[in-house]
Amino acid sequence: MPLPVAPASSRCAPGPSIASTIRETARSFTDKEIIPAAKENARNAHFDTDLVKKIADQGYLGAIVPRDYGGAGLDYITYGLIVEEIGRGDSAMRTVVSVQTSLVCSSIVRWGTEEQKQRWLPRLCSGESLGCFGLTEPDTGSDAANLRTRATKTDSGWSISGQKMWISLGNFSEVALIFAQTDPEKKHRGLACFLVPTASEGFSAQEIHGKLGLRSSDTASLALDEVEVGDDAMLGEIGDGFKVAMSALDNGRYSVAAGCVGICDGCVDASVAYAKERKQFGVPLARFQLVQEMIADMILKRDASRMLVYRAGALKDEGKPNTTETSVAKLYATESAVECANLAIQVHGGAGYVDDYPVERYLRDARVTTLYEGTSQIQKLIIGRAATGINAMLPFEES
Ligand code: COS
Repeated sequence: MPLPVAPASSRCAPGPSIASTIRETARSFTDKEIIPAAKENARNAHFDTDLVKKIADQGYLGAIVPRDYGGAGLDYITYGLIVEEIGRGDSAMRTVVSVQTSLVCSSIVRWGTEEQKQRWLPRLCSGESLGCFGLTEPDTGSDAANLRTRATKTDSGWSISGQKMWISLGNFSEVALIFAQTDPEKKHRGLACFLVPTASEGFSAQEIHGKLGLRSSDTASLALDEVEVGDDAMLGEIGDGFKVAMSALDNGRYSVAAGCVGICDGCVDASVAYAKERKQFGVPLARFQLVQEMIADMILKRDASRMLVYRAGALKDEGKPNTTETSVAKLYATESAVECANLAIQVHGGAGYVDDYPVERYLRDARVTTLYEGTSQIQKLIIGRAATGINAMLPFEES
């Protein structure tokens, strides 16, 4: 059953009973379509485009995009519930939703011209096109203002050259958000963001192999060699690029956090089921206090993560500042997902070390979430700066 669309052109909360129906629908869709495919897709490192199409048909790729542009116009809390369920099933598919919806579509909704919105959003919401987010570079991760990709003004627009790294969906995208420096002297105020069609001459993508987790997610390195785009490809104004990136990450981090609640939830479900079924010393594992302690610890982390995600989502829905609360949710939920997955393997013993059960995949997939969209250390620095008013991220002086 595809998403019901909200009754207004902008985002709105569908009300508790509809939100819970949307969650139940996402849960059964995940159980029926995503979970049965997850193990084989991970084993074969297969990016399942048929499954991506089914996710798109559910309306999940444009859940928070206004209806006028092909989305469902839902609020952030309801969107978070959908992402949590998909994250419980397969973080590789959750990554598709997070990148497409939170990083790409949200940026176009917030910063795009009417023409850019009409051109790209309906295609992205329907899944006809995928989009990717080209911020990170081989030499630039946490220090996002320090990009080497250059955009040079031409008579008819811009010429962009540079490289991007760890780009989810990069091999399958029709459009890439490319962040580039227009004037190095201006530092972060010289950055601009461009909507670059990946079919442009000089644009190439290469698959990255050998990942610990998210094996069925597509990850690329991108190369841009004097890629020409028109002035109308710029998202926002010259110098807005850093703000486009940071506002996108406010959304992306929320989505990652919601997906990690799903991982924690999956760890609880798998561990409870296994602890009741598996016997040692003549009794189910669940009879042992130390096993119950591990399950209780997972439930604590899942529920606390969920509440932090709800808090960030509520602030977003109210249109209030939420960067710090989003970082708190992202930090806690991602670290919790790693800890829950580790505990879930412990409950499963040797059985948890192979892919007959989902818990080894949960651990491998959770591990990247404390790295991408801002490491846990970056989240702590954002939280610490907000609390103290002191910036501990200032560039180091040359000695
Ligand atoms: N939304 C909109 N604008 C924002 C913003 C936000 N959430 N956060 C900051 N800005 C704006 C500020 O208002 C400021 O604007 P002015 O130039 O007009 O003053 C500008 O951006 C710079 O802000 P700030 O000084 O806070 O930026 P910092 O250089 O201190 O940011 C960190 C440093 C580490 C926080 C930033 O570089 C970061 O998040 N790095 C991690 C990047 C990352 O997650 N990479 C992984 C990508 S994987 S997809």
